Order: sequence, then C-alpha cells, then structure tokens
Amino acid sequence: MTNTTITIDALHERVDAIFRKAGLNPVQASAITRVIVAAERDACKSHGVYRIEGALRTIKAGKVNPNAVPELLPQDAPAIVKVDAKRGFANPAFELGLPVLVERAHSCGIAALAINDAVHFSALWVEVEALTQAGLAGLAMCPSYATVAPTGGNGPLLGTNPFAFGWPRDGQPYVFDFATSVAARGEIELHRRAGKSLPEGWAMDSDGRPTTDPEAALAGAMLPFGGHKGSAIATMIELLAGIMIGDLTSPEALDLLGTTTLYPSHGELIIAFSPQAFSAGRPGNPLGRAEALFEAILDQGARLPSQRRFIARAASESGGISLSAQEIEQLDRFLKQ
Ligand code: NDP
Ligand code: PYC
Repeated sequence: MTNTTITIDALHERVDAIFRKAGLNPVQASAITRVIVAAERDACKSHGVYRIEGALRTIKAGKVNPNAVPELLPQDAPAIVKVDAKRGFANPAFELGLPVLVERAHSCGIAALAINDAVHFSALWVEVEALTQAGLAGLAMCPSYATVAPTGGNGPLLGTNPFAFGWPRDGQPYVFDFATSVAARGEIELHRRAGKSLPEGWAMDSDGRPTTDPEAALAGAMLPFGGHKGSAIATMIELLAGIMIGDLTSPEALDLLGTTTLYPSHGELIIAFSPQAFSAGRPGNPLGRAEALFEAILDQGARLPSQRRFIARAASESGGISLSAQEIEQLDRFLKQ
C-alpha cells in the first residue's frame, strides 16, 4: 500500500480536530497535538500518531480530565515552580510553567518545574529543546508505570522512565532523550504490530525468562538499559520525579490505573540551568567551550544525539510528513468516531 504525504499544518489540523471531537478542551487538545505532530515530524514514530489511539482510550475510560485547565501554584521558594495539571495531560501544564521556569532560571541561575497530577504519554525532548531556545540547559524526567524489572529482579516494578537533556547552541541544540529501559514500550508495541521479533536483551516473559516475543514481553517485563546503571537511574527518577515532588511512583501509578493499556497519571520534574550564571567568574565562555567539545565528537565520526531528528525535521518541513495508508485510515476513523 502506498504512503500519503501531508503537510505539518494539515496533520496538526487533523489531530487537533480528533482530540476536540473526543471532548478535550482547546488547551488540552492543542498542547497534545503539538507534541504528537512534532514527534511525527521528527520521525519519532513511537510517540507520534501511534499515540493517538492510547490517548483516546484514556479519555474514553475517564482517566483524564478533558476540561482541565492547569494552574500555576503559589511559590514558597523562588527557584521552585509548581504546576497542578488538574488530572489533564502533562503538556499544557508544561506550557503554562515554561515562561516562569525560564524567568526563574535566568534570575536564580537554576530553577525547577514540578508538574503534579498529570496524564503522561509523550516524548520529553520537546521540553528540553524549549529550554535551550531560551539559552538554558535543562533536564527533564518522569516515572511511568511499572513495566521494567530492576536489574537482578524478575518482574515489572520501575517505569520506562524517560530522561532528557538539552544544551543551547546557536543552531540546533544538543539534545538527548531516552527511556531508561532498553527501548521505549512504544517500540515493543510497534514490533508487535509489525509481527517482528524483539532484539535479544530487551525483555523477559512473565516467568522471568528472556524473550524476543513482543506479546510475551508486554505480559512480562522490560529490562533497564545498561544493566545496573540504567536500573539505578530509573530508580533516581522514581525518587526525584515521583516521591520528592509528592507524586506517584511507577508501581503506585500502575496500582491506581490497574492496566498498561491506558496512559498513567504521575508527576514530572524539569530542571533548568543558566550556563552563564554557573560559569560566572570562571575563564572561558561555556557555550564556546561546548562547541569545541561537540566538534571533537564529530571529528571522530560520531554523531550528536538529535542529529537524525533534525534531518527528519528539515525533510518534513520541506516535503511534508509521509504516513502509511494504515495511519491515514486510522486518522479518518478517529475523526468519524
Ligand atoms: P531512542 O533510543 O530512540 O533514542 C535515544 C536518544 O539517543 C535520542 O536522543 C537519539 O537521537 C539518540 N541516539 C540514538 N542513536 C544515536 C547515535 N548513534 N549517536 C548519538 N545519539 C544517538 O529513544 P528511546 O526509544 O529510549 O525513547 C524514545 C522516546 O520515548 C523518548 O523521546 C522518550 O521521552 C519517550 N518516552 C516517554 C515515556 C513517557 O512516560 N512519557 C516513557 C518512555 C519513553 P535521535 O532522535 O537523533 O536518533
Ligand atoms: O514508550 O515507554 C513508553 C511510554 C510509556 C508511557 C509513555 N510512553
């Protein structure tokens, strides 16, 4: 079957219409449309239009507040910005907190945004990239729901807990963003749909035995990346972006939801740093010194994270986004539902 190419704006219009029809208020619909379309534009298929189905299921199941208008909470500490997502999606809560976070990070040198009570399903690079556009470095992280076994363990406990970092540059920023599991859960589901086996070392079945069968992996547990190192980073995310900000850990999020077929509710932590403030009084411009490091990496023939994404973005901006016949059929069906 042939693919269809559509413009970024046309995809945005369609996805936004789907979410409004599903009952989301404009603030929710437009914010989640922006991240889904950005993921599809940048060829991040595991968090693009594939995510619409799950978001619609979560709305239909009453697990997200379709009318939520996130609220900026009164601040006790100048460097801590808090946003209550009001059981809506995390994305409009981030958009609300972003300008305050940026202003605080510039004035204090470092600031953090804690988002609470948010339904989360999206990629985090969008958020750290927004910080880099304001001249800041940033970290973003959140728990998920229990689908990953700790290293040495035998069943789901940690989340796929994504971790993203961004550093500002004149052109495209340095950004990485990955799940702390070997692969995002969306990748397992995409393998299942395509009838493909998983690479070895991604998952265990429900008896704790290694498996390459996506069905068995979805019923069992995924593995952390890098063995005990990824396991510890995922645990740190449970502590900082779950317990520390007074929100749910991945096992608690799964207990509350009772299923992995809907998107979980939990918190998120975003930390912004001003490289200029941290390096004040020290020799050299931090941004210039960073460029020398990036050049040295590239000189070895390595690529920078996000380079693939930026190439995909340029192609989508000039030639549109290519969607499969099945994806187009799904979009049409969702609009009619
Ligand atoms: P990937 O393994 O696809 O990519 C990880 C990062 O590594 C990207 O920044 C990628 O850049 C970079 N990268 C990949 N290959 C290379 C290379 N050879 N050299 C340099 N850099 C490289 O990510 P995951 O599958 O682990 O995660 C996908 C997404 O899932 C993330 O955006 C994450 O936020 C999201 N996620 C969200 C969750 C949630 O609860 N909301 C849970 C888990 C994941 P590039 O893109 O350019 O290839
Ligand atoms: O891809 O692992 C994942 C994921 C879980 C929740 C949202 N994305």
